[in-house]
Amino acid sequence: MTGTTVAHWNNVITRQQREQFETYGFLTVKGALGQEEVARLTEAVDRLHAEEERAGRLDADGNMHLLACLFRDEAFLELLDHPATFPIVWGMLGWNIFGFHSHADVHPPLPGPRPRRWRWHQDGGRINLEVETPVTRPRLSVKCSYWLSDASEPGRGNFMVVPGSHRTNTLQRPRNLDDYGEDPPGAVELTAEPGDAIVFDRRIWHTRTDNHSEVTRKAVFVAYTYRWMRPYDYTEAPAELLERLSPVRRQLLGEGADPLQYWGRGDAERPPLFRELDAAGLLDLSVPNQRP
Ligand SMILES: O=C(O)CCC(=O)C(=O)O
Repeated sequence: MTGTTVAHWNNVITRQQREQFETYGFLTVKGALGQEEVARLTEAVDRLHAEEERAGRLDADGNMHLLACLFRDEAFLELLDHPATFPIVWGMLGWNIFGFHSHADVHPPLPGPRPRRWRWHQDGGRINLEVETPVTRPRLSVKCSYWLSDASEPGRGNFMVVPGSHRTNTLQRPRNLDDYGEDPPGAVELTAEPGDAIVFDRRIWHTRTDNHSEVTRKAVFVAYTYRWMRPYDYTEAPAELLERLSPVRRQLLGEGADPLQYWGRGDAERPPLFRELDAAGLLDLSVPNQRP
């Protein structure tokens, strides 16, 4: 069975991490992945990049933005409940969650200067149009990015955010979205070394930046939301995969005892993540989304 669980459940989000996440809308976990994990994941990303290239699915610059990568190589499944990041994910969202979206990205150095295309956004797509939001948009999802290449200096395709912007529903846009000048006030390029993870609230205004370095940028993203939402980039996890996974990983790939369980209703017992966290005494009942 891939992903034994009990050993994972020995740490929770710290008070400092919660405060940082609430205040800035993101946090960096230095050294979330060890060297061997970085090597294994890089091998998987490189293999997929070569496969996509052979299939003619890369863009003209050789970029890859491969959705649902969780199902393309089992190395990525280790990220689903990774001990360095998952306590932050469930600490912020609670236990009624699953991994609804993932991507593996490769961005080789650009051959020269390019017009700056506006890519600033909050995640969630139609959520931001369809969910009535008289005040601040709801959090609803948290995403982890795992850095495999060295982005320890700006200009290497770094992740850029406006810290604290997760509580602001709008961002002023420039007139020319195909070639803009200044980034929004307060924007910063976050740096990351191979193995670092950046965990962020879907509402933070963020963008990928162009890679003007000599280093090919490689990163893997895994996003989580509530089980009463739908997957973003897959319909159902293959049964033959689920049966080889731990109960928690099956939950995190969308398995549920019955539809009512996704809503915390019905006769079905609570899902595996709740049961295991509860058994380990890690749930904080002062946080509403951690209550049964
Ligand atoms: O690739 C990046 O740095 C940004 C990714 C992004 O915009 C997203 O995951 O929503």
